Amino acid sequence: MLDIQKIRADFPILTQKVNGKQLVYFDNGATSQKPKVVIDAITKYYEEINANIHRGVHTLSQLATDAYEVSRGKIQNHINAKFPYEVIFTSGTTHSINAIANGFASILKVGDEVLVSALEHHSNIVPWQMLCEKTGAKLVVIPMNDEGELIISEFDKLLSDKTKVVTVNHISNALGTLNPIKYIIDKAHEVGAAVLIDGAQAVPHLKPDVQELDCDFYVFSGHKICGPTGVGILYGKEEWLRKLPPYQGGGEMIATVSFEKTTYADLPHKFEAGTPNIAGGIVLGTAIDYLNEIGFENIQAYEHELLEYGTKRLLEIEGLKIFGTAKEKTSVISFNIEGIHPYDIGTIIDKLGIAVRTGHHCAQPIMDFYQIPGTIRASFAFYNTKEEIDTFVEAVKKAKMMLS
Ligand code: 7TS
Repeated sequence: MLDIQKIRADFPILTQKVNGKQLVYFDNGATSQKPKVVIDAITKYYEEINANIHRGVHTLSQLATDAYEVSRGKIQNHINAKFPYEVIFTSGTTHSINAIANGFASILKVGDEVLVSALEHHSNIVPWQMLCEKTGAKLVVIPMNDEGELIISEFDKLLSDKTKVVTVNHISNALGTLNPIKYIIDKAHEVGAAVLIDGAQAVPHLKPDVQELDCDFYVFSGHKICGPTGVGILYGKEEWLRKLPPYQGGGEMIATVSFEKTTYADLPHKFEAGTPNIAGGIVLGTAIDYLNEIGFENIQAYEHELLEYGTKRLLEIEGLKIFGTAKEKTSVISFNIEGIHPYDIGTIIDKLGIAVRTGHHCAQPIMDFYQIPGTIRASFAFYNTKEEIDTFVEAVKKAKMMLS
């Protein structure tokens, strides 16, 4: 069992008052809050070892390089990648997906198909659309049902030898649906397609095992797992990372450069052009250590309790409808109240100190499916409490009264 009060004391921001009220932070789907160990590790890096990496012989550069590579190793262990060089530092999920979609421009041709799910965040739709425009390949959508689950029998039918890439999120940011990715990966491999899993919303809740999943790519952002913004991960199987061309050219990603010809550096540097977010990369390791100390099994069990409690309490409100009622889902509750715009509820409850996201959640196709402009989304983390849910439910009730 988790000692939530002890955990909450690790997060300085949680004691803040917002608009004169105690902050209730339920926008964890957008970004997580940061524990003191992470904030301190950023300061420590800049105070003690700040230097550019992989290039200097001087001591600070060596120390910074070592810390960066130690962090890569921690991430490798965390996701169970086979080799450290299969773990590429990027600026976040969006960067990671763009790097891969761009790489496939040299592989796809007219008539090929990219299968994308109806549940994706825009950052796992638009880069593939751009790729299809460039190559003449076709974007094909795996449909969803009213519960917010992918219709797997349709996925089975859409797969063919034309399918070259399948890209699906592990967990939907707008609805919280946990997708059956192991099944999707295995089926896609039967037709020889590569599979990218967008793990942005999964890594705060579970520990992915990329070898067991056997996915070709797994991507996520540091800022959703208690790390800083501006750093993320692109895991790729060695054979794919060797096959795909680099995304960006520049320093650090080369072996030799002349005006006649440039040869590329080995992995992981081939995909890490330019000076990276060094502090971010190092501190992402600190954030992962912190989460592993709490334990993902504990996190999952507790967040499930919050999900059940929050769902039950919100459904007390007349006219409230939850979008995303999948059998397998994580601690995200997306909802609307009949006759009221989500933005209006969000604005009123912000005055009461409550942070939720309102709108389309960068998943407009999901909103189109339900024919709604957006939802109010409460996304819980392991440092949230049932008391906060009570405060939130009372605030929503109050907003509803004011607006109806
Ligand atoms: N994929 C998913 C599933 C996401 O939830 C997000 C961000 C991204 C990709 C993009 O991540 P980034 O770090 O590169 O921006 N999702 C959200 C959200 O739900 N609210 O704000 C950002």
